Amino acid sequence: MHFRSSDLRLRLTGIIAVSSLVSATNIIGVPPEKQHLYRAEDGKWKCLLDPSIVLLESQINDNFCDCPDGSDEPGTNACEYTEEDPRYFYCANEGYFPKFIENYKVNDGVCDYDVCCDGSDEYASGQCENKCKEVMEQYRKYEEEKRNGVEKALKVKDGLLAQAEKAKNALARKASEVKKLLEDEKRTLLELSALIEANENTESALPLVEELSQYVENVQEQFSRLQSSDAAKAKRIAQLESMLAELAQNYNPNFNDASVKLCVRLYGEYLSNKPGEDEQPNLDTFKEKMAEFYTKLSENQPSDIKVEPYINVEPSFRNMVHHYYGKLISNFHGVPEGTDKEERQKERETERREKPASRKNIGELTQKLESAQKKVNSLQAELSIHVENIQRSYGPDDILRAVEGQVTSKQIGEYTYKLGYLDSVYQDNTLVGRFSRFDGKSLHFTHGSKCWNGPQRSAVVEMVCGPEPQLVSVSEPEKCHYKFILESPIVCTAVSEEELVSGFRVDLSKL
Ligand code: MAN
Repeated sequence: MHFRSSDLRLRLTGIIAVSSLVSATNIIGVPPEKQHLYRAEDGKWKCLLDPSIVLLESQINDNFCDCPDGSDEPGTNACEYTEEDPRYFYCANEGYFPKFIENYKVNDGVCDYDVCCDGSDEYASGQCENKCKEVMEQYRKYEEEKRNGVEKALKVKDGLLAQAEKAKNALARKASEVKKLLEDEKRTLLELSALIEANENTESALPLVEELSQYVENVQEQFSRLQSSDAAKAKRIAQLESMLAELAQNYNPNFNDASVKLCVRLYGEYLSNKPGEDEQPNLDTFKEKMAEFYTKLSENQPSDIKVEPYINVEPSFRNMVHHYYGKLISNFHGVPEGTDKEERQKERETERREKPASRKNIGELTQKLESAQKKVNSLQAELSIHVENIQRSYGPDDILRAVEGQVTSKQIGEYTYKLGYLDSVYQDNTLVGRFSRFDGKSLHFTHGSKCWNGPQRSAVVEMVCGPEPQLVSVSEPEKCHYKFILESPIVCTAVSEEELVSGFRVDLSKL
């Protein structure tokens, strides 16, 4: 089965001498590393992808397509070139870089110096002299300019990277400061809550203390009364004793009055049986009991009632107990009755005034608590903004942080375009889109203003390496979907020779 090229641009059948195309060492159109595939054995050669088809060595490059894969015609355009099945011819381009040209351009009468600077694509006519030296000169110039440009742009990029790192570090510092403030404020909040609770407990403990106070006052009164009646009795006894002493000392024993004698005798017995001062009942036992009672009360007070020294919350439970205990004890140290009563009255009034003061403190504490809560909320909001920002994608090495907030604008055609890197794109005053993402090469903007009878505007800003940010072009591939080319150092990378060669365009006019 034979395959014939449909490309009729060149008909060389009669021109090409078969013997010149086939050589044991060099098959035209084949790169050196593939030459070995064309070595014939006993004058026979097999199609590369279909070895069942065996050809004569002379059928290679005979300008007749014998192999279905076209491998027998690397140096002609006999086998058809299609997008799905492309075929290439190798140009050695000595002194420049080897390249491949589509086979339909081989021997078509045109010197394709942009690919084959050695003119080998027109080997049949030999009409294209070798221009590789000139092309190489052009390339070297281009290479130097390009490398210098990229080097300069990379320096700018380094600056941007340093700026981005600085911005991120500053943000991280800010976030940790806010975090610390937040923790402190949360602690204050907890302390205030605990204080308020303790105050409330103290207040709830007050009725019990009041009850105790009333009881103690009652006991005090009873004791006072007892003391007074004791004193009156003692006075009367002393009177009687002095009367009897008088009688015992001055009666006339010669009168033989039996009643007087009995009275004097019994008085003598009374004196000898009279208890000494020491044996008088004293109140110390009672005081000791009260002290014990006080200690127990102090120990058993609710554990969460704590009064911080710097906050004036009075009376505390402890203070109240201490106060009443002190008052009770002082009563047993002989404070005159009148004074004591007046003082007690005064103290009671003071106590009444103190209670609303405690409530006032709770009010103040609650206000402090509310303001601490507000601070916590706002610090929390601030912290989440910083954290969200730190976690946000700013491209490789966070480089977009360096251009955040910057705008690049240019008049192109009838409109002025304004590009805010992480913000928005405007066409005059029309919103083209808001920043949505960065894919490492292009910035994407979406949800712009709606087109009349069309979609919402959007844009893709493709970045190419350049030392300065500069809008190069804008197009509208689809209605209201814009494509920008932006030169920027952001996407610059060191260029390889391969990239330089593929990016180089020969200036044919200078050859
Ligand atoms: C304006 C501009 C154009 C756009 C049309 C759509 O003229 O925004 O870019 O194509 O509106 O109506």
